[in-house]
Amino acid sequence: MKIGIVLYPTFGGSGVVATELGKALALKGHEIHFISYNQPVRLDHFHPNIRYHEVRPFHYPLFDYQPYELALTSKLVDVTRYEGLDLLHVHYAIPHASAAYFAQQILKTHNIDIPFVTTLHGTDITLVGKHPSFEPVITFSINNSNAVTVVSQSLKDDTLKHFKIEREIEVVHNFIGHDSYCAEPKAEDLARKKEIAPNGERVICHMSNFRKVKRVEDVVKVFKKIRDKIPAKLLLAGDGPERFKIEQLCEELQICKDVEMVGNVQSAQEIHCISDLFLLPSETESFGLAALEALASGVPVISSNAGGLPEVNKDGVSGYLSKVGDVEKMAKDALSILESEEMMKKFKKQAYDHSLNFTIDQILPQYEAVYSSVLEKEKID
Ligand code: GMT
Repeated sequence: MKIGIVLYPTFGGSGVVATELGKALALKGHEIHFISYNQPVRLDHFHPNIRYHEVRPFHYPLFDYQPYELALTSKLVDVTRYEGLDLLHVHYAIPHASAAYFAQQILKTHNIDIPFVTTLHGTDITLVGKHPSFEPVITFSINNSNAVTVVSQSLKDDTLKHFKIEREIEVVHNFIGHDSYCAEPKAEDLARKKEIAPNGERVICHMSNFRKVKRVEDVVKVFKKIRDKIPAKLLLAGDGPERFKIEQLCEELQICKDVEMVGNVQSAQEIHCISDLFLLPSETESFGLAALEALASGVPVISSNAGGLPEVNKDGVSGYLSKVGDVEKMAKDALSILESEEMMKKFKKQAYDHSLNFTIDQILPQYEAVYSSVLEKEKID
């Protein structure tokens, strides 16, 4: 199949999922056309089945806001016509689903029928999408997609709760790509760990886009409670609007010397390979890909029980779940793993084993089945 994948190119989970999916589809022989305003961060290797098409919004002084959605729509029309795409798969509803719908209508005037699949990822439903300034467009685009998938049962429930949905929605969980985990720490990983934790301290990590919804301040508070009991270091990977507040909190709690802000990292596994525990105390999380990637590297997860996190992090097995904001319990659970070598070993293995429920080999055929069914329907219609 020739598939156009529309995505955000940044470090966010929806972009990572879309890129890893496209890479895996390309390996299976499909021709993949990524369409975005920048080269996706995880698209770092040449593959003969992969193309990247850049959307360049037109700058004109009259526009206070660049009409990105129109530039994207035109690009979808252009790429579909000239590359002969069979279908479009758009990740994150805003504004990708409505742009795909508009492109589909334009292409009909060129006698081209192209179906599009929308994958809802999280805040396109739970935070931003349900806002009155987007809701009518999101409802329309969901109901008029040729197929809709969501990344967790929890997100499906939220979608049905917040929007007037008149169609089927299929759950296709997020997954770990072929090369997105650290199977065994290598000698250079161990050397890096020694630099971060020279006296054998436990290494705790968190990775996100530092938005409010991630509750990074809870990460710091939990870490402080851990460090009060055992020697430990905290790696904060990522960047975003909350960073300044987090730095201030570290100063207030006088833990700066044990906290490393490592910024955006290309490869999550470089962090996971040297970590003993991953913290994800989010306010809402449709799935929690960051947690799954940690599990896949054998790093147990202490998380909140928001949204789809219980579908990813199995309480008492791959780590522990707590109510949002319960930093006391999160710290207690973390210490119960970190303080004992035996527990550490047990949870590391269980974390890795649990992640095997979400391999690309299980998830890819589910997406392929969705594609085949929309193409089949298109033929019948
Ligand atoms: O919805 C967002 O916050 C953005 C999105 C992204 O692009 O990072 O994240 C969501 O999609 C990920 C991939 O499906 C999920 O793993 C994240 O849980 C989800 N984020 C939230 O629901 C907050």
